[in-house]
Amino acid sequence: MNVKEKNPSYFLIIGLGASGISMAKFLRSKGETVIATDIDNSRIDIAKELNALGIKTEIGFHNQQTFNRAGVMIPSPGIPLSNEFIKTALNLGVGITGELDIFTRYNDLPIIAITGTNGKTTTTTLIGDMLKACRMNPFVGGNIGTPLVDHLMTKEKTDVIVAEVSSFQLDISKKFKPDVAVLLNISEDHLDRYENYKAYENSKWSIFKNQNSFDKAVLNQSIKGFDEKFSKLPSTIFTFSASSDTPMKCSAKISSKDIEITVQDFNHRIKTAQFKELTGTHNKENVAAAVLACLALGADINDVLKGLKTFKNLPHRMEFIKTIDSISFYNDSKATNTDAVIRAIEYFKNNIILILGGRGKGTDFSLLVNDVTKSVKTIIAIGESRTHIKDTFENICPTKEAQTMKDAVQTAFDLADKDDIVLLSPACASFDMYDSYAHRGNDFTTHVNALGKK
Ligand code: UMA
Repeated sequence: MNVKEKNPSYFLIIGLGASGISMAKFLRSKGETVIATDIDNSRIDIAKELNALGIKTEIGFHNQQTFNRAGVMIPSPGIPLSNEFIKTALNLGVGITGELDIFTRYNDLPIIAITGTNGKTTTTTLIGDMLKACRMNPFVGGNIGTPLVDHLMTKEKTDVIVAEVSSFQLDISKKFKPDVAVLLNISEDHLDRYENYKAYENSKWSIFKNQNSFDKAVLNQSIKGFDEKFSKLPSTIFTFSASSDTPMKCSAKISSKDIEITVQDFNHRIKTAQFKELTGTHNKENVAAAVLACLALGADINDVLKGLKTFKNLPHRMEFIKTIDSISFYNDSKATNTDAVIRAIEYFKNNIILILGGRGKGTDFSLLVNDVTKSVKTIIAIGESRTHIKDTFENICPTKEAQTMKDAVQTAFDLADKDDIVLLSPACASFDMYDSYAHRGNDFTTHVNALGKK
């Protein structure tokens, strides 16, 4: 939608988290009339800051009339479109848009956009590091934490945008058109937000929907439905795969020892032993996708690999914390869906004491049954989903409930034997107990560091 064409009376920013605050400030800086609303009373301080910029705010409540009279609503990505205020206004013909389309309207730099259920942040960060090693100056933002419109408000000289993009952001985008779009993988997640899994899959594939033959699509060939979907894309296709042959002209074939990159007539083998920080097959996929995305943008492979060599694993992703009495503790708090937990279990293979739980997202925990049966000694269930977890697993694996992270860590330590792995890999969102997955991971780490010897 062309927001100017609608000549909105005002933009209504819904939600004043990171995304809404930036959007309100940006649109106001463009001279637009902006109203911002958040149901949370604690947003009052940020509201005062926005008021000083000439933005009217409604804090601690939502007012249906304010929604109905808006020209265009801009909901924060965390707010579902099934929200009653939004639904009612949509039915009255009020427009809706999001960060991706507003950004598209003002941005004139090339964009590499990355989506997928898992690995988005690692791949986005890797691409940023690789492009820096190519002496480029990327802006790295989006779902990773720094809203894209922040870039439009800085004076920093940038030559490329590297955008982590979520399905929530894609859902309300009509115009977003990345020059290079990366789809890493799709597995069950956010089923509390989508009608069904198909709707979630479609949301992820929509990252390619505005691409044309000048654009590049970097795709995991192992994604279910790949053959049917990719043949319809107009873009130049770059594929990577750890499980099937990649007959494409531009591809990355992943084996246990190396990643073989082929781009037209050019061929290069990357020895995986050189990136010790990035463990497991899923990280090799992330590396393959990042390398292909940079090559698709025209980068030189030798420079790209310099960026890879200096990459450090990000916190909260299979992050080693410490070993006490030969028991090793790992923080994988970023594993907020079952597929991410399966990857972690498969990496450690056995002797795992698994801390699982938090706020479910329509999560089907039975997807973990095979891996738990093979590799997990005990499950410690935490958070809102702990009863659901106990019901799912108690007949196949000893399952204990813990009220707090402190209890969970202590119980895991008490039960662990020499050479066991205590793994926080929750398969759930953190918001029942914490502000974010990082807050949860930090709490786990604090309690691990507070443990004495047995
Ligand atoms: N709110 C309302 N009304 C409601 C519900 C919520 O006003 O009915 C308010 C809340 O009180 C709160 C605000 O909305 O103040 C929260 O909005 P938000 O959840 O969109 O949070 P932001 O801080 O704006 O963060 C969002 C992304 N969050 C989500 O998609 C859930 C962040 O991704 C992103 O980094 C940030 O914008 C900047 O772009 C986080 C995430 O969890 C990391 N993403 C999901 C994921 O990766 O799986 C998709």
